[in-house]
Amino acid sequence: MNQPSLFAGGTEVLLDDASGRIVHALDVIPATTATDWFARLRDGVPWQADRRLMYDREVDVPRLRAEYRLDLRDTPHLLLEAAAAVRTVVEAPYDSAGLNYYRDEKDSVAPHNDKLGFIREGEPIALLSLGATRRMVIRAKKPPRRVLSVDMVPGSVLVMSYSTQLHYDHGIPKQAAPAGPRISLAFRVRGEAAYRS
Ligand SMILES: O=C(O)CCC(=O)C(=O)O
Repeated sequence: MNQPSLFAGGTEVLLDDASGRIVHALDVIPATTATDWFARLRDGVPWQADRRLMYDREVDVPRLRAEYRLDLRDTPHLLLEAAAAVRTVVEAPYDSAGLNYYRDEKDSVAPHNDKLGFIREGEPIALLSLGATRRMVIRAKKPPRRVLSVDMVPGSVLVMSYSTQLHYDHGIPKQAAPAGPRISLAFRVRGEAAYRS
């Protein structure tokens, strides 16, 4: 694994080259806030258990999900506060928050890139982590398939530039070691692509 690690003010630059930029900022919100937001989201969000087709079978998506727009009158205030915190790391007109709830070590998200048709071109994706730490694996799509791994600690924000979605997949694998619950908030700029079906 070849992982550059440039720390500056609690921000680690994991990647910064022609393929894009990925930064991991620690302690973006205080630990007490991370704990409080985790509990409020866990208990307050109408979590959805989705199913998806895998080959010819329907299977459970191995995590719970919820999706919010940030531009509505009834957008939960906590999400607006969280978006403001994320904007201190990378400024962007985030207008959507996708929430993921990993109940334990068996929950995961398979390697994927964000669907670029649903993100405004050039805008980043920012992931705020709450709850238990889980490891994200970011793998280049093309040989030599460089691999980056990031411990997504609570209160941290991982920002991936738009172009990284063309060159890398990211995922949170299941793990053997027990893990407590984790919630991630994925902030995106959908713009005119918002909720196009
Ligand atoms: O939980 C995470 O940090 C990753 C979530 C993710 O990859 C996604 O929402 O597309």
